[in-house]
Amino acid sequence: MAYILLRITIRYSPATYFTVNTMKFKIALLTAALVFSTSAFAQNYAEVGDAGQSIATAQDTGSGSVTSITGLFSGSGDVDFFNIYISGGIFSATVSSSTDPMLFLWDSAGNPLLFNDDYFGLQSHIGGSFADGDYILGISQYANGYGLHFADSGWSSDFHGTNSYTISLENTSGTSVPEGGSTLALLGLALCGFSWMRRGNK
Ligand SMILES: [Ca+2]
Ligand SMILES: [Ca+2]
Repeated sequence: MAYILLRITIRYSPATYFTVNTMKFKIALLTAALVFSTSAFAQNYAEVGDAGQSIATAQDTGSGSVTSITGLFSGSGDVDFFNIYISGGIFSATVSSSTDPMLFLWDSAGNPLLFNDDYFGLQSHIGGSFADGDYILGISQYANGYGLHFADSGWSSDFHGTNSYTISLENTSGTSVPEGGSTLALLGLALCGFSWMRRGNK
């Protein structure tokens, strides 16, 4: 009944008809934009407290695409481990920081895959092609754990002050919910929005 009354109002008021349909169009566009932004635009994961420095205490990185991680070297010997999911081709991680960082990548069992200290000046960069799956990304300050080594060994108490960092990532997503779950939910909302808009135009 409410729907019929709404349609009557719309039929007898051209200005209202235009306003309602404009609103529907904007909602549909907004929802579609949310879907697009979730899958295509930057999504930062910020370290919560202090990420651990072992396989068991590595920090999960949320859900959906993760295109950067921000964090802090907060005390003596601080090394930060993050659980990430790599998919869809070439992975890379590039760090920008106020210190001399080092980057590591291990498989989910802690076996060494990649290491770099200085790539752009003192800043680090690692990259390569890997099978889809869970990996551990690590960052330390030179020369804490210099070189390739297993994730749960080789750390020292080297410390060069409290320093922040940003790691830019390619083809990486978080690990706490199944890949693409939030994107699919938003895609469903967008389809509902477009369906609603089309119904209103009949
Ligand atoms: Ca930290
Ligand atoms: Ca470095």
